[in-house]
Amino acid sequence: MSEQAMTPEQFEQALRAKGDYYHIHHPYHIAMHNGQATREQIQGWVANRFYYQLNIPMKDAAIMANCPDRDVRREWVQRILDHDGAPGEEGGIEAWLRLAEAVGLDREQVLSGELVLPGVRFAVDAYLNFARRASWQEAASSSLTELFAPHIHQSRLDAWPQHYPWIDESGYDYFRKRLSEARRDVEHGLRITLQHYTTLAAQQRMLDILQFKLDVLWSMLDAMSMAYELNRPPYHTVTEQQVWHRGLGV
Ligand code: AHQ
Repeated sequence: MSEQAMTPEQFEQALRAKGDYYHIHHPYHIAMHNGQATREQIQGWVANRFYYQLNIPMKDAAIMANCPDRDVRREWVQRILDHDGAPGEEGGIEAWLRLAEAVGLDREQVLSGELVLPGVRFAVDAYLNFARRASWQEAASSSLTELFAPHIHQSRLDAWPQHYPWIDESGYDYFRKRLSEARRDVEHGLRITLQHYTTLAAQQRMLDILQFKLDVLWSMLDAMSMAYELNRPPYHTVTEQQVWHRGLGV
């Protein structure tokens, strides 16, 4: 097999082909899209995905801490502001808490972390810890699952209001917000990625990194399937009570 590096067009095509493994194809997501999810399954998804959202700004700050390039940092910093909120702006984390209230969750309960499943926590922590120790370029590239994110956000905006009339419409602001933010993030992430990986081995390494991130997203929904579809929440053979470790950090 030729050791010739892929052209940027071939490399981008290989990245986009990874979309086959995106969590839009996970049975849990398909059930939510098709209106087959119960109120508890939607609430469980929102409460667990909050842990992912909460960790994104720390992941992006870890990338910036490792990045010596001022021009990259001054563009990447927008991601932190998108989630934490620029001064005077709500930000994505607050918008996600509004989504939580819109699906009938208690804000303080979501903030307590008591609904976060171990499998979700471990997957998200793996992503954050990867970003802390990887090179800033590899960590930046791992955000490229967002190549497929505008489609998934739009699919929720298209399907959920008709399937789940009990969800307050204000909760959808987060998904609307991400449509343009994700596209802007992808433009920057792709520019870094297509420029940085210039050998076939490096390009294959990056495809493996993207697969790791796809595994993070897929595994989160696997944990939710166990708890909210198969009724096998953590420690279900030991107790009927919820068991979790306090707080949203380790
Ligand atoms: O809401 C999402 C978000 O803010 C981000 C940041 C980005 C990253 O840096 O890894 N990934 C991401 C994603 C968000 N939403 C997910 C969804 O299904 O709603 C998709 C996810 C992604 O595709 O990585």
